[in-house]
Amino acid sequence: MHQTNYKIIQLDEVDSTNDYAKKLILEENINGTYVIIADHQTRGKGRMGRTWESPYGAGLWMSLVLGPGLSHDQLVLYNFMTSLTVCETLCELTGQPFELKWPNDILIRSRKICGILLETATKQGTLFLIAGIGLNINQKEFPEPLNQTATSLFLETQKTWERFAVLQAFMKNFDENRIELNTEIFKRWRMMTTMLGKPISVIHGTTQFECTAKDIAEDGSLIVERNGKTDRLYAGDVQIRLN
Ligand code: BT5
Repeated sequence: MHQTNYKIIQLDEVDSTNDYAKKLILEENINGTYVIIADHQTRGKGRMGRTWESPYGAGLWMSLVLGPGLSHDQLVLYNFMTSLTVCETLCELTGQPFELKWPNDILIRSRKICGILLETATKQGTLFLIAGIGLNINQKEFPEPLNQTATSLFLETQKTWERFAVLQAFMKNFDENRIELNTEIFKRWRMMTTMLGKPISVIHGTTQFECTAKDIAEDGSLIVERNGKTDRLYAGDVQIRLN
């Protein structure tokens, strides 16, 4: 089996593993794949300036650093492969029907168990990808308002999970998936989502509109149909609500 040699950086507390990764790329001479993992984040980040709750020891708060020298196409493939791999790993470990929501949330029973924040960094003209993964593992409850929308592996399976065992299962699958990283990823991704063909609400800044999710395009955008016209949505711009 192909096994990438990962360098693991384990931290007790950090502001954000993604921000740590960015500094690492810019300040150190790194090569190879890094996994930065923290017990606690004081400023865990979501997309578009949102906050990611990262309580001490309760989840996998981690960033993968991939590169250097990724092409734009590889970036898109890694984006989709990362969320697909988390979703497949959770299904495999628990036998439960976890599913994907574009752009890269993992849900079960309409609740979010994992969010992924993808960022890039450029150093000396070469591109790195930072894939930040927040996976809720052993939380027994969530503060309001997250208690309405979030879940953890513990809440889904009624058992406590060893965080590093979950990490190991994920990394094994990630390693396998990166051997032949091609557009087959989109086919597998589509099979693990139930949102295609369904009505969704799209929140764009202060406006909201209704449309139907049609497909995932190979540039990573979501193809939607609105009033008989097709349109493409980009992950950096919009928030999606499943109706
Ligand atoms: C995401 O953003 O879902 C991406 C989250 C990425 C977090 C990881 S942790 C390691 C790495 N380092 C970082 O600093 N970040 C990454 P978004 O789609 O914007 O979702 C954020 C929203 O999810 C928040 O506004 C809350 O509503 C909700 N949320 C916050 N914390 C949550 C949690 N622990 N579980 C479920 N939902 C949460």
